[in-house]
Amino acid sequence: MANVQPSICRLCVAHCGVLASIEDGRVTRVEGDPDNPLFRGYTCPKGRALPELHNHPGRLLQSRKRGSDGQLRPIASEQAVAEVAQRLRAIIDEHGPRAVAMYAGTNVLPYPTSAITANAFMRAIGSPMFFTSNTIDQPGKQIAASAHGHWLGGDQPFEEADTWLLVGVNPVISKAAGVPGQNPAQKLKEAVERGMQLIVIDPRLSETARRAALHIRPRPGEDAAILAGMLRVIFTEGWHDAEFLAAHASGVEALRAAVAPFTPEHVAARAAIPAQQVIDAARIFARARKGMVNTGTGQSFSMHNNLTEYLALALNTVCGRWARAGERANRPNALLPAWQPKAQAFPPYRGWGYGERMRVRGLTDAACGMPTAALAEEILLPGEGQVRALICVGGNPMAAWPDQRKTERALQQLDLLVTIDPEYSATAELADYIIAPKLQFETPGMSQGGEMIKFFTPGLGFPGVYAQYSPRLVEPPPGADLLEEWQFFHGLAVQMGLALDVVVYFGFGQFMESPPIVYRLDASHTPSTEELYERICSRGRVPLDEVRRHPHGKVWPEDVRVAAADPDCEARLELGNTTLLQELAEVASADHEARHDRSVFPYRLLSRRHNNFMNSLGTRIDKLNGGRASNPLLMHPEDLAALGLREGDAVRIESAHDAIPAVVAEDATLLPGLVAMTHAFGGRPGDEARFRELGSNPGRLVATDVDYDPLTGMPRMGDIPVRIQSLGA
Ligand SMILES: Nc1nc2c(c(=O)[nH]1)N[C@H]1C(S)=C(S)[C@@H](COP(=O)(O)OP(=O)(O)OC[C@H]3O[C@@H](n4cnc5c(=O)[nH]c(N)nc54)[C@H](O)[C@@H]3O)O[C@H]1N2
Ligand SMILES: Nc1nc2c(c(=O)[nH]1)N[C@H]1C(S)=C(S)[C@@H](COP(=O)(O)OP(=O)(O)OC[C@H]3O[C@@H](n4cnc5c(=O)[nH]c(N)nc54)[C@H](O)[C@@H]3O)O[C@H]1N2
Ligand code: SF4
Ligand SMILES: [Mo]
Repeated sequence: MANVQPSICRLCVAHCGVLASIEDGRVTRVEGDPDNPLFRGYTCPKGRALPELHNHPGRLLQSRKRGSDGQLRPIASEQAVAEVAQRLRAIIDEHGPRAVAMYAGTNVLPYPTSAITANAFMRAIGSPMFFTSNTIDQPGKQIAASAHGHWLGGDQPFEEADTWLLVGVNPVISKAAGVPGQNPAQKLKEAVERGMQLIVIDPRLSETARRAALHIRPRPGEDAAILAGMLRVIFTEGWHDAEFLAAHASGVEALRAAVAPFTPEHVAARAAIPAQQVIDAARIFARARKGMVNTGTGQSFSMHNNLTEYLALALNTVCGRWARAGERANRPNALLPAWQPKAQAFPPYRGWGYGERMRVRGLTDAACGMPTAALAEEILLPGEGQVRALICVGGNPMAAWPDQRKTERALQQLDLLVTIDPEYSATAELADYIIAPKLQFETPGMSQGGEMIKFFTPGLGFPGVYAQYSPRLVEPPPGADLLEEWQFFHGLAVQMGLALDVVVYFGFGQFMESPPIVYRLDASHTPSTEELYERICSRGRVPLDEVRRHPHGKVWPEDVRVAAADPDCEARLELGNTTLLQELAEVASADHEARHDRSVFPYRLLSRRHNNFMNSLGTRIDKLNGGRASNPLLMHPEDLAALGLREGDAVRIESAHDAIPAVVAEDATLLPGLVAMTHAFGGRPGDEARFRELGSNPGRLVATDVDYDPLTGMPRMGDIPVRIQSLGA
């Protein structure tokens, strides 16, 4: 008989409440938990494949070390920690701390102590070279927030909204911002049934766009122009919230002037959409009572991410779409420190061009973090300060970084590459040490991370005072020698004679809801993970002990209201940031027809997410990939026919930068001329012949140093001009 325990799937920001069946000390089944008050039985295929992820025959149960013959062999975890510490010490002694870089990817999310301990380790050795996947995702979110400021009352609830605008985001699949992540398909259906007018800007008829009252299908890369066009209509028609703007915003006239060139006709010509759609979108959005704008990776990969994010915040502000005094706070904290939302602005702050400088392309640290897309170049550039060691935690540069060939050259050139990964990922295959970690159900879990994600952008996090805690459900498999991520960094610090000052921030950029929690980890004490969670949650609104009493999760009835502004508050949201409005002027005058020219590269390649994979996670699990790790190039039936292609045929996709082979499949949700692919598949350069078995890596087609954002280093990872050539059946 299976022992069924409530727990949490921590694979994505949704953090669904699940039921895990345990037999003979192994998790054998995961399904939705009908008794979870927020998720009510909802899960997705990734969560249901957690048993396969835990029990996968390819899972590493011991760490690995590369021998002098190039072979990776098991090594005791304690020995691996000691050796890595010794090698880091030698590199730092010879080249200084900047020679050591860290990359934290998406799989730090399931482990609340992972990224913060990794970051503390970097501060302890004195290296500023801490990178995350954020700067190859939507770094414009923090850039725009720094320029605009934050609204301390928080966002508006989706449940009460009569409109919503989604730009290049597909939350039904991705659980990303906008539609609440607790069964987004259902939440969206209910909203539309009660009359919500959903507006979606997406060239593809996405799973989310199917529900739209207005679906705008532009040429990719014109999102900033469309939002500017909407703002122009709103100002011209007088649909803006003049009262809110007078009380809480500055720069209104500068914004009004900056959007003036974006007439509906101008936007229509650039984006290849009917001019009337710009007017309709503005009317639906601005004439509604409540509803916000959320954006995703579609717009950020197509360039002008900072600007598009800024205009999205501007639309919210111009229409007064922030929670007001007396209203129910939409995302009151539970495991985060109790915090009083207030109907006032937190002013803009410096968001870019400060801190550590890269030696390449003049890029610097910023509110979004260091520019990950420039790290490979930094590793390859000889000279003072060159990066010689890289530690990866929960990330997979070889699958996810743009320009895979350059990434491979960089990783191969390192003196030391360490990755903490449960499998032989494409990155692990190049590593000197692979540290084998525990997986979710072998560690305690809690919902604080799912709550914390609200700092990343409006439209994420839990609606309501919700929290859940899960104890460890199983021991690691017999004979395993595994470390939790924080244990690895603590071990390194002890070996190197360092103390770690772990800092938990409650905000992003310079905006903090409350002072950070700081705790010291050193040789004097080896805590348990449970003890660390106590510290991280020590100022929580709901005590962790109380959360533990509700193993299926609980929504506390507390009614947190938005307070009135402080009487002496003079802070304002800024709509006239000169850098970003200058970028808008450049967009207005740029030769947009050149951008959309199809004479050399007739197709544009978009990225899109698949419900069964979380970036590279799951791509090798049979239950999720149907027995073959393939990510076909999706094409419109007309385009297939024009090239004489049939589903399953092979093609060569060529960009100005590189080329990859792929299998084609039909997808009528695309517009002709647009092709799409899910990322993070494929082997390494040289594995091309095995594309039918391994899939293809679209990141190979991306150049990091041609079209990129000068503030964040974010390259053009979508709307990639490509040629497609048949390779036959
Ligand atoms: N072409 C293209 N490139 C992209 C994107 C795209 O859409 N198209 N998307 C971009 C975006 S938005 C992002 S966020 C990045 C993602 O970039 P990354 O975060 O670097 O990539 P992932 O594939 O998510 O890497 C996750 C790694 O964690 C490992 N892992 C799995 N479980 C665990 C665990 O429990 N513990 C630890 N320590 N490791 C674990 C996996 O095996 C895998 O190697 O990629 C970016 N790159
Ligand atoms: N199932 C699943 N969920 C995930 C992930 C996953 O890999 N799988 N990854 C997680 C991560 S790391 C992230 S960052 C989020 C991302 O979540 P999302 O941003 O929602 O990513 P996608 O689902 O790829 O949706 C992007 C949409 O943008 C559209 N698009 C492409 N180009 C353009 C353009 O120029 N303009 C506009 N307006 N639209 C465009 C695409 O057609 C697509 O429908 O998802 C997270 N959740
Ligand atoms: S939606 Fe996210 S948290 Fe929920 S089951 Fe799927 S992967 Fe797990
Ligand atoms: Mo991402």
